[in-house]
Amino acid sequence: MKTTFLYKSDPVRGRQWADVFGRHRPDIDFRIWPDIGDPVQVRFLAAWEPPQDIAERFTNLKVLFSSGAGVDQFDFAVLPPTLPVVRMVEPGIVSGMVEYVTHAVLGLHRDMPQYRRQQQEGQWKPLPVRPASERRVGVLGLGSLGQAVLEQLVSLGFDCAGWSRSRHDVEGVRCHAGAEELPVFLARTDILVCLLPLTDSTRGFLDAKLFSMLPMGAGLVHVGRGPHLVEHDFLEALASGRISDAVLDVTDPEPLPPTHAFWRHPRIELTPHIASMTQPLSAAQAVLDNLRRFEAGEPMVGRVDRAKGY
Ligand code: NDP
Ligand code: OXD
Repeated sequence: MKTTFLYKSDPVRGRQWADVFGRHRPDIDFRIWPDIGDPVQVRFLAAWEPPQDIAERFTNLKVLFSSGAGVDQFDFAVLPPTLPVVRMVEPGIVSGMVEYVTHAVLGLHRDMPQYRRQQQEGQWKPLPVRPASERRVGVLGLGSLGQAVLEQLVSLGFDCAGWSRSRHDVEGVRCHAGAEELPVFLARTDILVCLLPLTDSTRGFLDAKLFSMLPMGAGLVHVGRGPHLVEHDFLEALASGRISDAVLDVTDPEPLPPTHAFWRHPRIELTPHIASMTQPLSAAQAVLDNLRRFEAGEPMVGRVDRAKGY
């Protein structure tokens, strides 16, 4: 009897996963939701949103893979408590995020939002050009994405810092850790990038208190999750000039309703959660590598610490 690997996410990308599995693991019965086959044989599930009855339906499930980098969309309460959960760590997501954040930081650094406003008013008005080395960029979250983004920003000459829960050592980056080092990190940040996961401790993290610790006129690039941002506090920070301009890729809710204030705000640039996307071919390879690790009893890359929520 073959082991079933069930895929429950975008079916077009699923067919690309199926090709990769077919080539490398013909011993596995790869299926795309809703074609689940015999649920008893489903040992591995890759999903963006798993079914609510996952525990009752797939009684032999060994590993749950997220088809994305985040796992905040999972309802941990309905998952069997000892089921290993693995988030997506694959080169395609990383390079997409590096491109997006680099573009956004460069845009803010070179005053592109201000030039767009001037263009609308027919104003030809050069602003001083600051070298990258004089622009202090700070990244919240030093995980697989935060570190890759910083590597690129360091190579462009920006003065970079990062902040995380535990201490990290990243070449060319001033690394800060924990609540007590957050004020120092924020005080030296001209452009703040949020790459935190959404958990109970980071929900509402981008609030008035945090904004008040940034220098006046700071820029914001938000690519984490919509509920990190306290909308009212953010709009106040824009109105007061504490935040000069913001690039938002994530909102709460998604999609953003057509009447929402963010759409037409002159200091907000909005994209529909496209900063980065799982690339099917490299994602399937990454999952195959984790399957091999699982079968060999080795630690899987991206294993979620369920107590921390990421
Ligand atoms: P990781 O799990 O690799 O890294 C998370 C980082 O955040 C770690 O450095 C961690 O600290 C830090 N962190 C978590 N909680 C806290 C906290 N309470 N205080 C301080 N630091 C904290 O995640 P990734 O880098 O892979 O992804 C980050 C997030 O990016 C995803 O969860 C998702 O929300 C978002 N994302 C957005 C996409 C988009 O298209 N907009 C696409 C992909 C991801 P420590 O290192 O100490 O554990
Ligand atoms: C992800 C995302 O988590 O797309 O992969 O946001």
